[in-house]
Amino acid sequence: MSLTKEQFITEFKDIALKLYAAPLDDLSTQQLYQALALLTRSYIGQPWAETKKRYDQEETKQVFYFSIEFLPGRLLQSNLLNLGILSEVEAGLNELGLRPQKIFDAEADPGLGNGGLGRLASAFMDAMASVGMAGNGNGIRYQYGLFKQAFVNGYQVELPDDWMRNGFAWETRKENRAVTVKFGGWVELRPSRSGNLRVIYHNTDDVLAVPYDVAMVGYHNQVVNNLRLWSAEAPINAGTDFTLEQKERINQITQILYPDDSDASGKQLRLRQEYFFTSAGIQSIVRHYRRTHNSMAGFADRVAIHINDTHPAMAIPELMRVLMDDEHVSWDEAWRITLKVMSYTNHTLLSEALEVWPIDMFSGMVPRIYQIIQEIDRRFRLVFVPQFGQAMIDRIAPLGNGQVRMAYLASIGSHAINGVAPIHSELLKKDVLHDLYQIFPERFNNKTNGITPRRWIQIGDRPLSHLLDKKIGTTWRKNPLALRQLHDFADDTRFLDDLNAAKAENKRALAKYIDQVVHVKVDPDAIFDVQIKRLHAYKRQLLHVLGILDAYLAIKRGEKRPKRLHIFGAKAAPSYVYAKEIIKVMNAVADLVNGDPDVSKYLQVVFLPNYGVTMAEKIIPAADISEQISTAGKEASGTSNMKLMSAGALTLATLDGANIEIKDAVGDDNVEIFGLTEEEIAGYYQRGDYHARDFYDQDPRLHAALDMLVNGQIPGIETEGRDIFNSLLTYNDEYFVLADFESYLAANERLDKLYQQPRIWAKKALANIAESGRFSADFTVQRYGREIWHVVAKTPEDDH
Ligand code: DL6
Repeated sequence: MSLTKEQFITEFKDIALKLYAAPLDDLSTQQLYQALALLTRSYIGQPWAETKKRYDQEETKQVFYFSIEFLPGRLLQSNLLNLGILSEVEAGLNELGLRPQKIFDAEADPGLGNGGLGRLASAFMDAMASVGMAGNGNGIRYQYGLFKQAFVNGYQVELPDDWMRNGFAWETRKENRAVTVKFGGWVELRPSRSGNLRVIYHNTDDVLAVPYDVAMVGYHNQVVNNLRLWSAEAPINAGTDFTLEQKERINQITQILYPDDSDASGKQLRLRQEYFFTSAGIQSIVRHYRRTHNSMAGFADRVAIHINDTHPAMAIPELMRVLMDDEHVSWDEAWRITLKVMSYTNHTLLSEALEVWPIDMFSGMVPRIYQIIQEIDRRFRLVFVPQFGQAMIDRIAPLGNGQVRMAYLASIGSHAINGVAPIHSELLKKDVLHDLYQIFPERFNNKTNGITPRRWIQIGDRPLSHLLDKKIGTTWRKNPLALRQLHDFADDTRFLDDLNAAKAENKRALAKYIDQVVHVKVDPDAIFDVQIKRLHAYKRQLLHVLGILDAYLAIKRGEKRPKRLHIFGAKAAPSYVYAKEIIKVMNAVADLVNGDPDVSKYLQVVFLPNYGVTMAEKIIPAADISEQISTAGKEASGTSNMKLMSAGALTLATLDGANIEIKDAVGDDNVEIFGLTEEEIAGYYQRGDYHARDFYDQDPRLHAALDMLVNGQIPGIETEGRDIFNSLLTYNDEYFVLADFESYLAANERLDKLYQQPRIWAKKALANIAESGRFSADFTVQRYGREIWHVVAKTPEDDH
């Protein structure tokens, strides 16, 4: 859209006055934010309605991305950017004497996800709109997002995230689109005169699912898609029949996001959430389709439903239910439609994270869905036991060991199953879903994850963005592959110096932010070494900590080193005791290092509490080193690795997840690889000959660093230090931290040396930025669109 600075100023003053009956200089920052958000929404309304109308008129095939998590980040700046009016608005605010960033910072960050999976879902929403794909999101409107993390005496404490305290400016309540979701009770199947089965529900607990729609604005293309988040309410006519307690029970369904615990079994409420948003989504899709179609025959040509991990896997039996029970489609036809419509992404190789539910709990909560799964299970066994044998089919049927096995259900009921990086997709076939791969090889494929350079570079990294515009023009903003033009300037020393200067500016800004948040004064000239991700043993923050302890000891011995600032951001699941112990140790190490003037000349450590999308926007542009050091074969893909590379950070990595593709993209010289490969680790598993203690006994540096966990040198970690020490030595180091220690240190030493040559460093940074465009989620969703969803992208401009 087009908007001049002057128009904006007039409209902004006008809306603020109407809203608050006061001139701008009387308004609080929050009020200024609300007024600006409302004005921005008013620009979105029309293209949003027109996009919907166009999809309906042209009968566009639509994608529905079902995800129990979405992490959109703040939306004001990105909506303004995508509408094409960010500069005008910022100029207008400046002219009014207001500070744009201060207003943007008044927006709450909707933490409706735990980490990578939720952020990916939101990146896809932004990307689908930006490439002109009819892509809708379907999720939950959690009243409280992921907990707010604080540190008390170095321990993680979890505080409620009341993110909607000031309302959510971007949502529209659609009461007229509410549907009813039925739980519990029992089901009677009665043959009707027409020959169809009539399904009669008795004694169900009904919940009203009310949708709140959020606009997903495409980049400069007038496309606005829909993210539909469902909220649970008591049925409207429930009236006096409902006690307050019952209403409260219903409201609870969408009250809080479950923190990502590896063990979900026994969590009634989580299962209820899963069926709630899945059923609501399916019902509303079918209802919309039926408004304009007489039968369901063509449904699969107009609708693709994607199951983002297994949480929405009940979409499969739910669609079967609606097709058979409500639309009177036969089982065979319903199954044909369902298979064609559904596709599934797996996001984890940790077998303990594959979702299963006790049959008792499941069948009591959703009896009709359970019946349908029983029938899917029966037919699956009938067809495949003769071909593949009882033992194999027992292992992978949807029902087994007294459980409903969601990954198997998702795989059996989807026409496509994908992993999120080549190594992950291969390991799914080889290991986690091997038996299913034997049966359905054609379903398996890879779709490497992607990120949104609009958010991470255009919004998050202004100094770099301006530099890029000056050097290679602005095409990269629409097509990030244009970043490859940077290769032409790899030997342009002026440009390399400019790159370093942009990084230095970002580092100064982050240093200021760190001081504000944790009151540590850091040296902006240090190497900024960043590890930002969930705290999990396999991600090996612990290896990073041991590296810091080794550096601490070396400096204490009098060694001089280039100064490094280690920056961590990580939340641990509240019930994940080991991860929380690591957090305590990390904070204690930070105190030890920062508090020792001999050491802090060369080494500083900060652990920023409450890491999330907004904080990532501040950290990433300032990073020199990106730590991607998971045990090879454990990280499905990772996406912080892609974001950090796009900011020119050098990746220090194991050959895991998407690190491998990053290495292939930038070449061996522009990435620092270390550690055991997945095959080497598999070899240890097979032979059973990994002896962590041997590494401890044989490597004096490792020995000394590990001893620090238990010898009292780090105050306050008696219990945690001992537990971690034991996990590594007594319990034989499940994640091969000790085996990779030596090569990790060697890789770090190479990086230290390299940093002494700023232009060579900058040249490598340039190579990383130049090749980061391929990881844009725009390309990822186009691959999903072509190969899985079979949809074409189109924008209004294409018609002209
Ligand atoms: O695919 C998005 C993201 C990957 O980048 C990470 O490697 C992976 O750990 C994460 N997986 C999850 C698993 N959740 N469950 N179940 O968040 O997905």
